[in-house]
Amino acid sequence: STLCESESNFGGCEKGYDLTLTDKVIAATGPNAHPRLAEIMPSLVRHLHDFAREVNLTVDEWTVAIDLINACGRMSDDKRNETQLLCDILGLETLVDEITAKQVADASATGATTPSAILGPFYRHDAPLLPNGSSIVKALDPSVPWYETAVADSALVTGRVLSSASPTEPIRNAIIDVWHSAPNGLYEQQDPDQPDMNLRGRFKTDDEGRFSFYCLRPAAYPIPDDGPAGQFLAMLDRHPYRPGHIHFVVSGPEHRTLTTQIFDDRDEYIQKDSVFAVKDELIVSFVPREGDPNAKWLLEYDFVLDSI
Ligand code: MBD
Ligand code: FE
Repeated sequence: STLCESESNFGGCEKGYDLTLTDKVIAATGPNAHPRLAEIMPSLVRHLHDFAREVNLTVDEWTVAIDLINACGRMSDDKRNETQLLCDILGLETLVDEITAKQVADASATGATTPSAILGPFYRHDAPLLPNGSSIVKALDPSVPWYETAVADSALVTGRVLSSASPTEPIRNAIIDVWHSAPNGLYEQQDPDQPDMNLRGRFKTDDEGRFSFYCLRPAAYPIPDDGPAGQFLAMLDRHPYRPGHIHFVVSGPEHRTLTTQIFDDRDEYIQKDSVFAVKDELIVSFVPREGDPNAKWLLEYDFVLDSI
């Protein structure tokens, strides 16, 4: 056995105490370790070890978990992030979003901002910059199988980007980066039948902080079940659905970039999101739009960014 040699009290270790495996792993971190790692690793190691002991984790079970994580990594590339998806179904991306949002709110000297929500695995950095009033629905012609739905759900989304420092003050030249899935439940990069960058775009606010674009009312959508994260969900006897949602990354000069989603209040999955991202303040109501051949629905929504 290894006895603790110092008076220091890492992981419950006291001088003369017989070090457990957990203590030894914690104590192995050297004095020149990365400071944040030195701070957090004792907790991570303790929780990991306690978990394994608590459930009597066997080598075979641990091997299955390693295979799952490896399979997620192998499937991930710049168009799909399966490891992130695995975290999402465990609520981890929502948890770190909550923790980060709380830190930001505590540090902010200004008023309320639009709540954040998770980025998710389908963001693409290079969506086309489009003029306000244009459509992110590409190639909407009667040959697409979901044409009828797309017409019935055609929507105009418009609003302003405002500053928390002075919510009456518009932010000009803010960028709204938007993306959502098609009525067949697939993001463009998951679906060979959709044109590149379908249902994605970036819009820049005008002098009044306004943006506008045409899109579709979002439909409930199953997170992909063709990979290890989906298989894991099935093993848990969990449904894979997310309520219809539209993703946004909103950025503006001298403001903190906001990653968020809005959720359509018509959706039956709004209270049972498979990745736990819904917040009440982000639930929206589309209203019928009259006299616009391009949109049956209207959503007016303002984003308030934290001034920094
Ligand atoms: C999605 O479309 C999504 O937005 C998130 C957060 C996770 C999985 C699929
Ligand atoms: Fe999504």
